[in-house]
This record gives sequence, C-alpha cells and structure tokens, in this order.
Amino acid sequence: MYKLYTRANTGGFVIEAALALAGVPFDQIDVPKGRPDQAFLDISPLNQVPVLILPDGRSMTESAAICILLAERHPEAGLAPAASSADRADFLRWMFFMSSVIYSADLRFFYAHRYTTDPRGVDAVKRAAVSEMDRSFAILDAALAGHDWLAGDQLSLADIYLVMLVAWHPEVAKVPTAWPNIGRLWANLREHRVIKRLNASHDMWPA
Ligand SMILES: N[C@@H](CCC(=O)N[C@@H](CS)C(=O)NCC(=O)O)C(=O)O
Repeated sequence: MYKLYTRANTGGFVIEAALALAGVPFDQIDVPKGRPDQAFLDISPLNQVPVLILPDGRSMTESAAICILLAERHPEAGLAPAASSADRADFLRWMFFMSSVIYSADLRFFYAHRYTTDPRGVDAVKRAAVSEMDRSFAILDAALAGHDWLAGDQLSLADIYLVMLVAWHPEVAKVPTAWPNIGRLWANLREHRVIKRLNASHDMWPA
C-alpha cells in the first residue's frame, strides 16, 4: 500500500489526484507546516511535501518524479502518454519544465527570504519570481494553442500539475485573460469530478 505525506494546498495535490485517478488505495498523512520533525526529515531532508512511500517501503520526494512513476506503475489509468507514444516527449518535457522552472519560482515567491542574504532584497526576489512564472506561463499558453491538453489529445498528469501551479500564481485573477489557453484548460479541469473533490480539501481556488 502507498503512503502519502501531504498537506492542503501543496504539491501533494497532484499526487493525490494521480492516486485517485488510478483508483489506488493509500494512507494519507497530513504533515503540519513548521518545525521539522526528525522522522519526517529522514524521508524528506528538505522538510517538504509531497513524499510518497512505495509499497516496498522506499520513499520518494519530487512531485514530477512521483507523477511519472505512478503513471508507469498504473498504465491502465492513462495518467500519461505511454512510453512508446510520440506524445511522451511532450509529457516529459512539460513535467520537468513545470517542476524545475515554475514550481521553483513559486518557492522563490513564497519563501523569498531563503533566496537572498539581504533582508531588503526580499521584495525584489518576489517580483523576479512572478516575472519568471509569467514568462513560463506564456510558453505553456503557446504550447496549448489549438490543443486541449499539454501532451497529446488526452488529459494527463501534466495538465493537473499545471492547474496546481495556476492556483498558486500570486495574481491568479489575471490568468484567463493573460493566458487564455491555460484559462480554458483550467476552466475544464475545475469541472472534473476528481479535481472538484480534491479542491474541496485543498481549497486551491474558490469552489
Ligand atoms: N521539488 C519539490 C518541491 C516540494 C515543495 O517545495 N513543497 C512545499 C509545499 S508545496 C513545501 O513542503 N515547502 C516547505 C518548505 O520548503 O519548507 C517537489 O517538486 O516535490
């Protein structure tokens, strides 16, 4: 059985979505934000969620890697284009783009004090982080032109990952007008049964 360490309104959102879409039972442990607990640091040295404990006891951090592994282990759920499919390239590309570029920009915004040794620099770090989010969303918006989904013609975890990042944008109200293709995808996914249910517990956007 999988065990997921998570917290509302975090990267645990997309992993919970993956497990729910795959219909896989899992134990959920909510990790309070704050002071590190040594047992948790043993599996997550940066004190971050999500962490997935695999049925063999191995632990995994890194949301994109966890998504890719779950898609591989539960191919019947169609969480990602198959490894042999041409659309796999887009799936992998955008998963890594979102986790390495946009998620990192979110961390620079929400934990700006970690990214400067000058307390007066915090606002500048935040502003630069938002610019990086905007630049990256423009790239994804262009990729979505004429397409419903990021990878191929079916919903994949890449789309759910994107919606999670959209919800974290500090100026989320501008998304539908600034990036209409992303806005369209977000509007579609907000109506998805699993995403609606998860939003009720994660409270990522107003229902
Ligand atoms: N690279 C990691 C980032 C995970 C991450 O930053 N998680 C945030 C919540 S969304 C967290 O736990 N932050 C607490 C902290 O950094 O102290 C991933 O993709 O899973």
